[in-house]
Amino acid sequence: MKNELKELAVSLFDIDVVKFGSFKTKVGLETPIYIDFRVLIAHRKILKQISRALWKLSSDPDNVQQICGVPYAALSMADVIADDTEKPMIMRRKESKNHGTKKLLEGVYAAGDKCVIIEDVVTSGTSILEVVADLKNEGLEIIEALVIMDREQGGRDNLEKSGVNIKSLFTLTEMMEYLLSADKIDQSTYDKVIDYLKTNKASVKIQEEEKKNTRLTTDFLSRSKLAKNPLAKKIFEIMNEKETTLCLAADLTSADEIIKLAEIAGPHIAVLKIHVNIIDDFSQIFIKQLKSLSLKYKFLIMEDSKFGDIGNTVSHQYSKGVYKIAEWADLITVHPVAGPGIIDGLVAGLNDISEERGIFLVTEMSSKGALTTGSYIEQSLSMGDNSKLVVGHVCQSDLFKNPGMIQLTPGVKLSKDSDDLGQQYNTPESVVNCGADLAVVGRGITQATDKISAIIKYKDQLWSAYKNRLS
Ligand code: 5BU
Repeated sequence: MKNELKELAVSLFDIDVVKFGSFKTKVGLETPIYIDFRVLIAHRKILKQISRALWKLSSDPDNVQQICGVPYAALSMADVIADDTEKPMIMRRKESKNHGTKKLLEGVYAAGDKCVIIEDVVTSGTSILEVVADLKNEGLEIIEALVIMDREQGGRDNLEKSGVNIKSLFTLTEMMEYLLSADKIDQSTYDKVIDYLKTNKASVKIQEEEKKNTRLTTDFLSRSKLAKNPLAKKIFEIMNEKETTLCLAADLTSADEIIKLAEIAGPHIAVLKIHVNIIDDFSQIFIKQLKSLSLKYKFLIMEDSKFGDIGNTVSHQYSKGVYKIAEWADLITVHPVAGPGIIDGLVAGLNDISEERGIFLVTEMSSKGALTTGSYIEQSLSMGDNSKLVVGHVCQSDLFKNPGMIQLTPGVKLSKDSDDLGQQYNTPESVVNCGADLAVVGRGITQATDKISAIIKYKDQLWSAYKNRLS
């Protein structure tokens, strides 16, 4: 194999796949080596040799059911492999089509199919991880990623940390050694590239450290001291003391049923969330009962109204009307869609309230096709940074770092699932790993036949995932 690889390295050099000089990378950094496997489409013999050598790395070729090529350069290699092995090929688009089926994956496949990813170069590993996420979303099982060149810039580690096995034909250092020993490059070119690799590795390490979100590895008690909003502080204290991150979505339409559920769930939850306008028999008596349970069992009450109007209107919606939400809801949810004026309106709605209050901004929704993307998310995060009333964000991933703020994540069930109306579920462990501090569970509990067992199961799984996340 070594001789074959050396010959291949020389062929790649001869057809200008590997070039030396001074080049600028996509992000504007200087690099002494440039690798472009796209030229291989013009060199069929070498394309076949490379593809076949790559396939020899496969650890379980007979059990592979799908060959997935990553556009563009690796598509032709995946094609050769699929042709040779007569296995079907799938392709993950760079962008989803904005017409027709909006599919990201092209090909014929079924959930459970075992798949190998073919890629030309791995640098940080993010492109492969994106492909892995999309394949997994469709239920495919990833055996491994086969890669021609590992640039030794953190990609292998990142993939392995995410549970993706990777095999490469060459590392950049190996390629340099082959070319040096074949007299294709001189010692000074070799040294330049090796030096470049060393400094690059160091800067990748620094960038990785900077990217780490320490919010996820700091415990609730320490974070309670960093919270600007007194209610955020209280949520941290409750979670720490009761050892629970469970926010129960008591989405029931009878006041009595909610009270019954709160009575059994009370000792195990940090927050009880309701939608007041779905209750058939709402009354101030119900609020009194709920308040007394919240004091008895030490949980907070959240009204999930998702306020979303101009400041003047929300100030009335918050404090007036039948519900007088500001008088009893410790926490509410708010769509930032109207801009910062909505928060000013809510603050105005609290004029006659002396107790502490907090709001969660709905920065990202759990439902399929939600419009909460891109700059909407960015602007919502910045609205949160600028208001003391905001205790945190409702979102699906660790979008922010401020350890004094709380991530509330809905869409949680014991198995990854969805309902018929767009709701998408993830497991307790996966939402916690995606940054959830408080996790919202509704039907996973309200529709369970044995509710108390379900409550304890969610509470325990969430808590142990939080403990694991700390370490
Ligand atoms: P479920 O039964 O676990 O699907 O209930 C989830 C609850 O969280 C329900 O009350 C929703 O209104 C709420 N929710 C959500 O599911 N997704 C979101 O993005 C937001 C709130 Br915001």
